[in-house]
Amino acid sequence: PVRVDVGQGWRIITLNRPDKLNAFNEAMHRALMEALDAAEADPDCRALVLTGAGRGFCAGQDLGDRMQVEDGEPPDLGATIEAAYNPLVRKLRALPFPTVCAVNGVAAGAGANIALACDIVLAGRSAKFIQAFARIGLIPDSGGTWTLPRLVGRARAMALAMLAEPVSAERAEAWGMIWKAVDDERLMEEAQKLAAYLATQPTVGLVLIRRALDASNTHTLDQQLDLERDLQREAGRTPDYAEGVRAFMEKRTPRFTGR
Ligand code: LHQ
Repeated sequence: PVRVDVGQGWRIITLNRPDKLNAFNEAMHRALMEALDAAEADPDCRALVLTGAGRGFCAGQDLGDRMQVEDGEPPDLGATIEAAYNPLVRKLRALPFPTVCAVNGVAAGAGANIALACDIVLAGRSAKFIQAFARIGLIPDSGGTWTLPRLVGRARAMALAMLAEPVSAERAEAWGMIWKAVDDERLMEEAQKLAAYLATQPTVGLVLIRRALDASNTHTLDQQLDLERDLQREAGRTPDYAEGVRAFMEKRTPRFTGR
């Protein structure tokens, strides 16, 4: 249910249940987690692209996979979230390299919020983001209630979540929900180019940037200034920092190693 392509310093992970618009069942969750673990264990992997096979990116939870209420007995959705979705979002935010999401088509429910959990989101012009949860009586999960208001503000987050209206790639870009909308036929090329570029950059520093921005969401300015001091101290001890300054002084392109 997941395909992995390995390039020079980067990987592409493709959700691969196209008949179901890459909706998540247990097997796909397991395969995705394994693919992320493998990328993390590969010291040469310095950037990741997440995308979907076929005409959709991901339709969220597979509603046919033990999701229905039978004989009045509701499934424990909290258990599914605890076992599968929360570990996935936590994993994405803790990967030791930057992540690019290439949203190739509709991203609905958890699919939308998993896309938004990546560091840089590109979307094909035909892609749509739908907080579909309210249509079936649920709430945005996979971090959506945290991510969305921070990206687009409370007014838009609330209406998107309550109305479950689709947001086009271009509107998502205009609202600051994603980085860029690109032509469909150029999406994978652009995503791959971005990953290849990121894979040549100071990986540790990039991941410290993610940590700093994530922490800023709950910090006061004072706390954030302290954190910046600590993370900058850490960044300043990396070989890539030494190389960056050396290359600047020598007026040449730096050769970062990701350490
Ligand atoms: C699907 C799905 C799908 C199964 C399309 N499941 N088959 C986590 C776990 C714990 C608690 C609960 O919550 C969650 C998080 C969640 O993600 S809940 C939200 C789940 N997702 C949704 O509610 C979205 C459901 N899908 C849709 O609304 C539409 O399919 C969208 C708007 C995504 C796309 O519409 P269309 O482009 O018109 O395509 P389609 O509806 O015709 O879908 C194509 C096929 O994919 C179709 O199968 P079929 O056999 O008829 O061709 C769909 O049944 C299937 N599919 N999403 N989530």
